Amino acid sequence: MHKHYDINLADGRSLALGRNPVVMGILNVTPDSFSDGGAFNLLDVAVAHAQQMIADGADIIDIGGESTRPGAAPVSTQEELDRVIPVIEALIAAGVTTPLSIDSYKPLVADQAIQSGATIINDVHGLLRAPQMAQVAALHNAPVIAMHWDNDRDQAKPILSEIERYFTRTIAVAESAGVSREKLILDPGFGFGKSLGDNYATLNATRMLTDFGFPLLIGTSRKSMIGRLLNNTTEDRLAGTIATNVLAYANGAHIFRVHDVRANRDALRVAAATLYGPPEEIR
Ligand code: 7PJ
Repeated sequence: MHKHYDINLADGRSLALGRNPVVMGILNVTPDSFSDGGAFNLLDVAVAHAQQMIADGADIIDIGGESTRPGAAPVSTQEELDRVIPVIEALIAAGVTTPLSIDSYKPLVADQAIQSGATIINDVHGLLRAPQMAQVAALHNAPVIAMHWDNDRDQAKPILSEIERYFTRTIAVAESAGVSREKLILDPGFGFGKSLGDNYATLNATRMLTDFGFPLLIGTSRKSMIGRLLNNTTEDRLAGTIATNVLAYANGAHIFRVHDVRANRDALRVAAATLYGPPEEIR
């Protein structure tokens, strides 16, 4: 059912991707992502949130300092660094061993983040925005989550063939910079330059996407593809999020990027027990 991959992280450790679903907890380090009662600063809140997600069972923490939501203001490289680097340093200083990914398309931010202890690059521009991104990945031997995001694509063409064409470019850029195919994790980029129909057609094509021969990450958590369907607000999208993740998992996806770690992990564990049987110890 699930293809197995062992991904080598930037620190030399290995991450197993296969039948056991891997949950990535989202850590947004942006001023709008917390309400400050006055007692805590952004750094303390972010570190506490990461620790909570780890306690809830997160296998990876994805740290982002720039909102890529439609309409969000762009953030300077320095501002992004000032947000994410202290968080990474604080998590490492606190003894956190859960792999950290850096959600940035800026090569300088990725480079500094890895030097501070992050071990995975998460690039929403699939290595195609900045040529230096693939070089940073090669320099640090870092795996790359390459997400599909192409606002300029031909809307008349089927979304699946567009995604595959884009990833062909991603793979070529990676290989020419010295990033081997074994370092790539693909992500179809739910909500990025896609219609509601595109998003669901993409989700329904998860099996085809895994047949591409790379581990697959799914990022639907609380997104408008759920909200527009259910007519609800972000806080009410957990059930819809779980439905997308369980379906994608059953169709071979490996990593699930979520806000609500415990609930998604529980659902994915039950799905895994259904496909592969309960864990050996309690069988
Ligand atoms: C994604 C992401 C995603 C990956 C964001 C949000 C928007 N990185 N960063 N995949 N989405 N790899 O979380 O709503 O879907 S930011």
